[in-house]
Amino acid sequence: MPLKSKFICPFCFEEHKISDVQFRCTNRRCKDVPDLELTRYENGDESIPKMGKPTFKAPSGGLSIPKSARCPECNSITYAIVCPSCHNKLPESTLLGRDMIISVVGSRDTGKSHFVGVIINELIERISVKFGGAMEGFDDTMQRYKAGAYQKLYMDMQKLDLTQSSVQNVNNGAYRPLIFTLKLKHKGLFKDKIDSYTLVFFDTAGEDLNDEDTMSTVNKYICKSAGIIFLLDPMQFPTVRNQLDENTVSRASSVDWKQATRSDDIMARVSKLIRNDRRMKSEQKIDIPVAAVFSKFDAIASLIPEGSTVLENSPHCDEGRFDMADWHNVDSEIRSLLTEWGAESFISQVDLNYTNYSYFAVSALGLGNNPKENRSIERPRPHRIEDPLLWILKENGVIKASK
Ligand SMILES: Nc1nc2c(ncn2[C@@H]2O[C@H](COP(=O)(O)OP(=O)(O)OP(=O)(O)O)[C@@H](O)[C@H]2O)c(=O)[nH]1
Ligand SMILES: [Mg+2]
Ligand SMILES: [Zn+2]
Ligand SMILES: [Zn+2]
Repeated sequence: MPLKSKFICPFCFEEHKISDVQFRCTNRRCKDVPDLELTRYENGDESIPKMGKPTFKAPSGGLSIPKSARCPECNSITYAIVCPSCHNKLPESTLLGRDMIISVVGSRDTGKSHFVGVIINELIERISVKFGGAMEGFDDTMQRYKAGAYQKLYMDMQKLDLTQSSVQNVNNGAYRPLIFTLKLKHKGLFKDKIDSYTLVFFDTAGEDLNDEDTMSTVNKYICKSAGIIFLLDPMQFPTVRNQLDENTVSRASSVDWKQATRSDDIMARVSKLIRNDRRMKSEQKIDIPVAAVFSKFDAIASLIPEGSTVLENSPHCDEGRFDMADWHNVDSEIRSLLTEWGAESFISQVDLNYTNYSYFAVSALGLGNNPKENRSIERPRPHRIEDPLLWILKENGVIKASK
């Protein structure tokens, strides 16, 4: 991997030159000082700032940065590198590997938190392994994940609550992204080499995507993402809802569909945000890969024609590469379902705004695992949850595709 000159902070999503990183003293005996950057990042009160060990710029060493630096206060050596704008500790892969921010967006109740909560466990236990790699959490990411979505879904076996707006809830999971390092082995000419990627998941509250002002401050990450996973709840289409019994629909939702924002509106807002950030004209298409994904596939599986590829298990992991024939079938099956369900306006929104997009369908909980009225579920056994992510990784050249 070539040395990078810039990086995106996985906490605050600001872009910086590598040479601008700072160090933080790690000597326990060094005196704490007010940390305004971290206070600001955590939306705290600047008049009663958070305290922390001193941060400082490393003595300049040209383009690359030294591995360690000496604290100007106590003279001890530190290896801890922090972001100059938010003072969060940066993972090594941020400095050496590729930044892969995956945005998961969609209106309220479309299944974003369940998607993220389940795909992380799958990535760690199955997907990364099948692709000859490993994924591990950075800093307190695993603790936060295990105490949050994992505890609820895999230990308590309960469905998750809707996510609260991060405007008021600084400490909720939607505010601090989940940060992982994905390591993949690539066959080199003479020996295998290992590439590392910083994989960042940000589980937005659908509520925060309703308003442009909130979006531009909270959702900077969308503009920097390597791919956007746009979730759609199929039961928000009247034609689908009318073919299912009421009980199935209500168990697969947490709010009444009438309260949900239209997916086309969210798509329009997200696209406008990216264009503003990149100073693009409104007729220019955005080149970030967009996976438009039907969630809660288990609830609508009965409506899918027998013999459809999307009913079969995902083949990519077993093949250890992205299966193009399977992808092509699923994409065209979902496109024709969307047309059948009267979602032409969504299709044209996607087409008008993006150069590279594809359609998928997933279930985070799995076939026959629609939550009970008392919110209980069986252990998640997802259906095709990896497809949209693997496609984004393929589009970014991270994994290979079958010919
Ligand atoms: N049957 C089924 N229901 C699901 C699945 N995923 C989510 N749901 C249902 O959809 C509801 C909303 O899911 P969430 O993941 O909380 O939705 P969200 O997009 O995070 O919503 P906000 O946080 O409000 O933006 C859940 O309470 C479940 O009832 C799934 O894979 N299958
Ligand atoms: Mg949520
Ligand atoms: Zn930062
Ligand atoms: Zn010190």
